[in-house]
Amino acid sequence: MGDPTVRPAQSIAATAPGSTAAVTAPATPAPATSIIRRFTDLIDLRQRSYIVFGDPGVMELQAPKAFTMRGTSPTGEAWTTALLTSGQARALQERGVRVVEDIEFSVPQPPMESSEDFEADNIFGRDIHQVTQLNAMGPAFEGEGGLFITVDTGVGRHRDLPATVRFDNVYTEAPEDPQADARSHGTHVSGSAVARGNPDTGGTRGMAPRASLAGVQVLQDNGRGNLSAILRGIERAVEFAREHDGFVVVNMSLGANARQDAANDPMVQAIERATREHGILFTISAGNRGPGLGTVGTPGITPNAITVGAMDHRNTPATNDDVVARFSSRDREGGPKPTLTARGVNVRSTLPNDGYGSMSGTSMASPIAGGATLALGQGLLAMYRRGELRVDPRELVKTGEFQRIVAEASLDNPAVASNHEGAGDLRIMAAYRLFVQRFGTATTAGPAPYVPNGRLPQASYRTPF
Ligand SMILES: [Ca+2]
Ligand SMILES: [Ca+2]
Repeated sequence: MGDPTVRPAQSIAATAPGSTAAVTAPATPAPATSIIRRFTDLIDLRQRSYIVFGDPGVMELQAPKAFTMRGTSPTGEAWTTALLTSGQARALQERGVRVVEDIEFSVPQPPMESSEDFEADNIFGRDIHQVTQLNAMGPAFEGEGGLFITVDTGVGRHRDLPATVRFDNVYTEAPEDPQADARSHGTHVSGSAVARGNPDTGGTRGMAPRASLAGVQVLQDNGRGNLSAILRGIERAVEFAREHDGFVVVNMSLGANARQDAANDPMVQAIERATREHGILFTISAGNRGPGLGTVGTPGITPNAITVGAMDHRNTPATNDDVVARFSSRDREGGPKPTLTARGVNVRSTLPNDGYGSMSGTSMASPIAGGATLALGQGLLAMYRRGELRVDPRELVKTGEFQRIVAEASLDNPAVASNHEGAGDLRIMAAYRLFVQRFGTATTAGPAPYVPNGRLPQASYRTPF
């Protein structure tokens, strides 16, 4: 942490922009290069939000800031936000303090709202990913006992959604209404995963319709939030997950341009740690910055998360006309992301206050993969508890094996490179079969015979998923 005789407080005390106190000389003589830099810093006294990790001495240097976010990093270090000039941030870095810019995240832009309700397209929505078959194997395979956590703009009220079992808003101690979502984004995301409406009466049904729902609001009503807010939100999601006894999926349909590689990215580190230590599965939108290469942002670059690109099924059940949506972010050539794709064009789901609407985006694809993997993971957990599986699926999540099997089972289009479509389009029943092949015991029952359109009444297929 540098020379212990130098109190960083004296040299980097943040003050209002324009104040010369911001460049007070350090207690020890500064080398010439440092003086030149400080002179340069006089030109740029604009303050930006940074996250300062560790050093309790630094923690006392709170810049006057309307809103300060604090938390604990994956390595157990305390962190806090502070308003600093770039020179002040560098001065801290030179003392060995970890300082990262508190960059802004948003729902992938633009979240595209469809002008029409693509009812015909949605007829086959569930069967595209085989989730009807999976759900038909029993309540656990519909997510019963599992928990889906939406880290997003909030979760609005909807008759098809369960009330959130836990909710937190990182911007306020006591949210006025914990079931509010002015942006609608988090409500739409939640419905794709866990809506339990009755399709016969116009409701909508998600991939894991018996799962519980929790929410953490990390994006403000304008759809934006800083790194610090999202780090805090991940910490809260981990707390919720640890209080829960079942399989847990955290969905993050948000992103920003990655400023550093995955190994040094604080958000990636937080997600990797939650995965490795607690067996929490993260599904993350790849981003809507395609079709250019190298457009997958953070936290989509997280190695052990399932990063989801958007497939356009072209309003037909046939797969040979499917294309990766133009907007879906691609990795650089040979890069590892996205992990797979899921339905991301014209997805009908829940909107606040009992509304419905179709949207397109990787934000919509991510919770489809998240809800389906929750139903699969919870079903496998029930099998494990009955002695029908040799391993707890959450242990497989910790090592990334669960994520790799789900990817391996996806429908690969050999003509499309993996930096565009990942391993291919989600096939959750195929993933189930791989798990049973590899980890089943002698008492494992085979999958229920497949009945076309599952056990849902035919009429329900007028309702989109
Ligand atoms: Ca198609
Ligand atoms: Ca391919």
